[in-house]
Amino acid sequence: MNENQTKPLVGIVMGSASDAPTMHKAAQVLEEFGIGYEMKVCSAHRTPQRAHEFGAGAQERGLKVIIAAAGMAAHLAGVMASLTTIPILGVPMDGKVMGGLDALLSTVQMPKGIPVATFAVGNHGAVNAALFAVSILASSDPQLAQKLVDYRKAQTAMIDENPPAA
Ligand code: RP5
Repeated sequence: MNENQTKPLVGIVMGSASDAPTMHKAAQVLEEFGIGYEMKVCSAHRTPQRAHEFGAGAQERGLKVIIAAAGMAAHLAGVMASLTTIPILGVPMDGKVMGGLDALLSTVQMPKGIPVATFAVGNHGAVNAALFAVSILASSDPQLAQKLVDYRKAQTAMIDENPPAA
């Protein structure tokens, strides 16, 4: 969180500092919408105590949604979901193995009872998870809902119907 931010409503956690370049894409989206966030490196395996504290205390700190990013045997989103009932948005990280398919399956294949909403691998997933977090928050914030409509309109306006010349 930087000094200009409002109270954090979204948590962004990632399994390693190596995930940060991807997860900054999610942070940029939240900044664009003026949504405060917390961002931490918090591994399910290497720093389990930190992960536990982050997830277990999330609701009390005022977070409404957590974006959890991890690669390889990606357990972080599932661990977060086990610790809180606020929505968990899982972003599988692109890896050297199978282009991130390992992390995608690890994140998406949650057994029934503890859900994780899972997004695309890598940058696309990071951006969409942040936009989904905006959607969740917008359901109880009409001004934010309008910003989301404006964002979609601006995105549409940027897409030229003519493909570039060969
Ligand atoms: C996961 O292992 C992390 O989320 C990261 O994507 C992956 C590799 O971690 P590093 O070896 O780059 O720290 O836990």
